[in-house]
Amino acid sequence: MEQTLIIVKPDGVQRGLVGEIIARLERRGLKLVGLKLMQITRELAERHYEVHRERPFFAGLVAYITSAPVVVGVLDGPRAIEVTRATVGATDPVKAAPGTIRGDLGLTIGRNLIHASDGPETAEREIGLFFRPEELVSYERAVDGWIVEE
Ligand code: D4T
Repeated sequence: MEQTLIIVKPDGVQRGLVGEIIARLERRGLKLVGLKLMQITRELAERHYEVHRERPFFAGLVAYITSAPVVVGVLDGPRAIEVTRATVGATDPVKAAPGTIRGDLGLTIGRNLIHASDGPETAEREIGLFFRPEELVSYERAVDGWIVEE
C-alpha cells in the first residue's frame, strides 16, 4: 500500500466543495487515514512549495494557499499517488480531462482546487510536513476485500 497527501485548497473550502472532492477520492476506494481543517502559515507554505521558490508564480501561490483554511488529508491504497493524481486531473483545469476533479470543477491554474503529491518521495516529505505520525490512523474496513483483491 502507498500513501499520498491531498490539500483541498482555499477555493475548494470557500466554494463548499470539500465533501464533493473527498467523496470522489473515497469512491475510487482510497482509504482516508488522516484528515484535518487548518490554516497554512506562510512558513509551511514556503516549505511545501520550496521547489517553486524561483518561479514567477511563487508569491501568488503562497498568498493563495495561506489566504483561508484548507483541508489536508492522507489517502492510502494500492498506487494511491498515481490514482489520486489521475482523479485530480492536469494542473491547469483547462487541460484537465472532463471527469477529473479539476476538469469538472475548476477553470484556472491559480484556483485549481486541490493539491496531490506527485511521487513517493514528495508524498513522504509532504505527509511529514502536515501530519505528526500519531495523527495518522491505521485501520481496516470491512469493504476492503471488495476493493482490493487479496
Ligand atoms: P499542486 O502542487 O498544487 O498539486 O499542483 P501540481 O502538482 O498539479 O502542479 P505544480 O506542482 O506544477 O504546480 C504547483 C502549483 O502552482 C500553481 N501554478 C503552477 C501556477 O499558479 N502557475 C503555473 O504556471 C504553474 C506551473 C498551480 C499549482
